[in-house]
Amino acid sequence: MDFFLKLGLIFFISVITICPKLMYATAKEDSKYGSPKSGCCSLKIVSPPEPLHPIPSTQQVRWHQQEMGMFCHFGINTFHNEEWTDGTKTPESFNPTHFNPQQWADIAKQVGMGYLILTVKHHDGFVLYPTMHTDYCVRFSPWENGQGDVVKGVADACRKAGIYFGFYLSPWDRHEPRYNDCKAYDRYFMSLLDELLTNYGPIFEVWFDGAGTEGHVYDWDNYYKLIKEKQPDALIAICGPDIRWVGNERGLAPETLWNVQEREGKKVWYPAECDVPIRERQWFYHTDGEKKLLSLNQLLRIYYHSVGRGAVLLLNVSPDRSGHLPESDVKRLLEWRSVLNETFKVNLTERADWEASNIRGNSPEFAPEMCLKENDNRYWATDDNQRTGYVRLRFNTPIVFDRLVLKEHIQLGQRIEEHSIWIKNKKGKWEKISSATTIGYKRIHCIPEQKTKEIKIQIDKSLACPTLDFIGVYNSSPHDLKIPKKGK
Ligand code: FUL
Repeated sequence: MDFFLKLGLIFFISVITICPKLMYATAKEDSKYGSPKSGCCSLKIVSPPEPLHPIPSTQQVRWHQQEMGMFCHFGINTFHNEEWTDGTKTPESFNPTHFNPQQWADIAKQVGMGYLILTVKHHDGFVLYPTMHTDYCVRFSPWENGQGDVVKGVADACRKAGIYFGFYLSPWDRHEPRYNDCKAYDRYFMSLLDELLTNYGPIFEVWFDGAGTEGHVYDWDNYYKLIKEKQPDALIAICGPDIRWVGNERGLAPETLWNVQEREGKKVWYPAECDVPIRERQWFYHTDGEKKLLSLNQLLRIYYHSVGRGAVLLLNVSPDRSGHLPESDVKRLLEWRSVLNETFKVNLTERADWEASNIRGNSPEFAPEMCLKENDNRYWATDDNQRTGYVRLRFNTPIVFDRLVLKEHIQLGQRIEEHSIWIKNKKGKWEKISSATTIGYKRIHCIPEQKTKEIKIQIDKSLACPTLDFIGVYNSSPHDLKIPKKGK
C-alpha cells in the first residue's frame, strides 16, 4: 500500500479513537449555546456511496445481525405425539410438569441465537396465555391450576437471558367456531394480537404461518396496522411485509440470495428466514422423536447453507412434556456451537497486510482494513465508477485456511452479483479456489484446505460500486465439515 495512504490510515484511526472524546467535550460545552461545532478534524471529507434502494430498515438490519433464532413449538400437540391435532383435544391434556422457560432462553443464548419465537397458538387453536376471548386456553388446564401463563414465562426468560422475544400466531384455527365467519374471526384474531402486543413487553418478530390459510379471507392490512401501531419495531414474517419464508423447511437458502424482492408490484427489502426443526420433520415434541435428531454434520451443513448464504436461521427445538428442552437436543446444540466457536475463533486477517484495487476517494475511511471488524459501520468502498475490484491480503508467513467469510455493508443496499476467491499458488500464479454469486449480509466459503501467503477477494460483477463490511479468514475445527480437494 502506498506510504501516504498508510500514514493517512494511521492518522484516521487515531483521530476516530480520540475525536469522539474531544467532540463530546466540545459538544457538551457548546450545547448550551445551540448546536455543537462540527468536529475537530480537517480530513478531506469523502462522501459514502449513495444507497442502492431499496435498503433494509433499522429493524431489519438488527434482525440480520442476530443471524440465528430459536423456534419453540410448544402447546397441546406436545402432549399427544401429534404435529397437528384437530382442535378437539381437551385443555386438561396441557400439563407440563416442570415448566422451565429459563432453560429454553438460556440455551438459546448460549448457542448464539439472538431471539426466540414461541408458538402462542398453533393450528389446533389452543392459546398459551390466559385470554378471556376463548376458553380453549391455559385457563382450563390443570397446569398451575389454570393460573399459568406460558407467554409471560417465556417473554420474561428471554429478557433475562438477553435475547429478543417474538411469537407465532397461527391464522388457521381448527378449533374456533368463529373461523367460519371471516369477519368475526378477524375480530377474535385481532383481540389476541392486541393482548400479545400490549402485555408482554417488546416484540421482536410476529410469525404468521401460511399453512391452512388457503381459501380463507383474512384482514391482513388491519393485522399489520395494529402491529405497527402497538409495536413499531416488530417485524412481521412469512405472511407479512418484513421477512420472507425461504421456501422450504430444511434450513436451506438458495445459492443466489437477493434480499430485494418484488412484492405487490414494488421492489422492497424482503430478507429470507430459514426455519427447520432439529428433529427431522417434527416441530412438536414426540416421545419417540430422539431418533429423528439431526446429526452434528447435518446441523453444520444447515448453518453453512442458511447463515452462510446470507439468510437468518430459525432452528426449532421443541420443549418436552416436562417443559424442558430435551437433554439430547441440548447436547447436540452445544456440540454444534462449540465446533462453530472453534472454527471462527481466530481470524487470520488480523495478521494481514491489506491492499485494494481502488479505495473510494483514496480516503482511509474506505480502506480495505475497515473490513477487520464486523458491524462497526466501517467498510471498504470503491469510487462510483468501479463495479469490479479486489481486496488483497498478504501474509508474512504462509497461512492455512478453509473458510472465508464476506459481508456487504447492506445498509447501503445489496450490490454484489458475482465474486471469486483467489490465492497465490506455490508457482507464484493466481489460482481461483472458489466463486459464488451474491454476498448480502454474509457469505461463507467452505473450501478445501489451502496454504498460501496471498489471498485475493475479487468482485466480478456488481449493480453499483461494491462495499465490503467484513472479511474473515479461518482454519476450521477438526470436527467441522471438510471439503475434499478435487480428485481426492
Ligand atoms: C408449518 C406448520 O404447519 C408446521 O406445523 C410448523 O408450524 C411450521 C413452522 O410451519 O407451516
